[in-house]
Amino acid sequence: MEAGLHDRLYRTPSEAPAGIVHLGLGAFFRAHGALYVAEAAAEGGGDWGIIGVSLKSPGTRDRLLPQGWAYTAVELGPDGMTPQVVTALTDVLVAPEDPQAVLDAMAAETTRIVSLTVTEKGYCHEPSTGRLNTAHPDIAHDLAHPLPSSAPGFLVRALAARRDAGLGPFTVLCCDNLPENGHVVRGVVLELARLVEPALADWIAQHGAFPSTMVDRIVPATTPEDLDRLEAETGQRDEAPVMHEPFRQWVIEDRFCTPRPAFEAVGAQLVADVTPFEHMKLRMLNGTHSSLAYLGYLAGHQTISDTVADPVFAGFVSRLWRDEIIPALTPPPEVDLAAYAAALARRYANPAIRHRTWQIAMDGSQKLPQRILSTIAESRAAGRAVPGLMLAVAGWMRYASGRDEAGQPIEVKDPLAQRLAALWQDDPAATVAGFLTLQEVFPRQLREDADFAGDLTGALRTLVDRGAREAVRG
Ligand code: CS2
Repeated sequence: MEAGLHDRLYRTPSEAPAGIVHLGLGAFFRAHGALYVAEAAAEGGGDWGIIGVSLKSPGTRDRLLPQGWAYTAVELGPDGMTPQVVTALTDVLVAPEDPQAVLDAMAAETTRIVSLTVTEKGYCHEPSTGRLNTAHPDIAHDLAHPLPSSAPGFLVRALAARRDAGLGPFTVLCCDNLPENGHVVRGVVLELARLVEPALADWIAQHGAFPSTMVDRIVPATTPEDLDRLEAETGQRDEAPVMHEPFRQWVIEDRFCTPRPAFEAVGAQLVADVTPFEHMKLRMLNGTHSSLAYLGYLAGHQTISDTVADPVFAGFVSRLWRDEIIPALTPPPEVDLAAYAAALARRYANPAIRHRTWQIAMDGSQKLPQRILSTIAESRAAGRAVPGLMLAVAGWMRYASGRDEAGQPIEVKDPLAQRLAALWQDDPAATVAGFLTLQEVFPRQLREDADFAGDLTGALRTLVDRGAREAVRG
């Protein structure tokens, strides 16, 4: 540890024994779940320290280690920044360096909850169906080796270790943007466990708990400039701060098989069924985020706030909410969806949050089904046209081609990137036909709908002929 840094910068690190192991120690969890946990422990007590686990790279651990695992969460509001020191982490592990240490932490008697933010692709499932992708290289590895590499692999092997030690399971708390996320992770865990040992799957099914949650806070990737700005503001250097908007929301199904922090004391909503909240958030927030990301990027906009500062895009996103997404939703109890949309518009416009369109555009093949295609499929079945969302899908296809409207290369980050780029053709009908072979992305209902292919071809033609900015004008 660098001499004195921790003392100068931070209060004492958390002394609480870790009741939680968190897989996927990205900026989002450090700016969302970790704060709820720390506040809930302060309000309601309990041993709720967090052991963070990076499943891939050591970068976060290396930056946090000299700081005694403490970091600053910086709220970026209209009146400037509000930094807050977070001391919720008690340790950070890097799975590829020592997978056994991760399994030991998960299997420890003191561990009650394993929470996850491993992004959509981290579940190794097929996005269009939610089923485990048994051909995934990490799953193939985890079936062949007792020391896992994937999130489902760690969950299954750690649950097995607990059963063998005579302990009960931990609660698995999924915090990723998937519909019915607890249901999805339960499904992949049970499928994998059944392939490892059928009796283990039965034990998990009988004793385990996988509550679904809806998580929300806009947390752009931290940049080198953020570190400098924070240092200028506080006079202290933090190598691993996280930057976030003021808003936050966490809706959690109250179905734990273990004790849990007093989340309800710090503003989380504990409910019996999270589904209507998840659909609202995934389609209204994430669905428009992705739409603005692809079309905004193609129109030359760097961030979401830049995109919605362009009146053409502000009008486009309002129409998406009012005419296309809200009509397909059942509002959660006591929620006014028009007011929710108006609040989203204000959040997007926050100029202090520099959330890059390029960042949100990442992993489109994993995101589109639950964010956009579900609304399209339901609307078509109900006979409602959704031209804006069709344009968004066309925007994704054009973006995934790897060339922007000026012919410049785009750095496309997506597990299917190579396949997607190869699908692009000069003829829009041929491009659409190629994309519609992607079973893992498009649900069967859309793949087999000739009218859908025709409408999507029309949207793509408009996008190519007129350019993204003119096309969204409507
Ligand atoms: C974004 C989300 O990167 C993305 O795909 O849509 O990270 C979004 O900012 C959060 O889900 C907001 O809660």
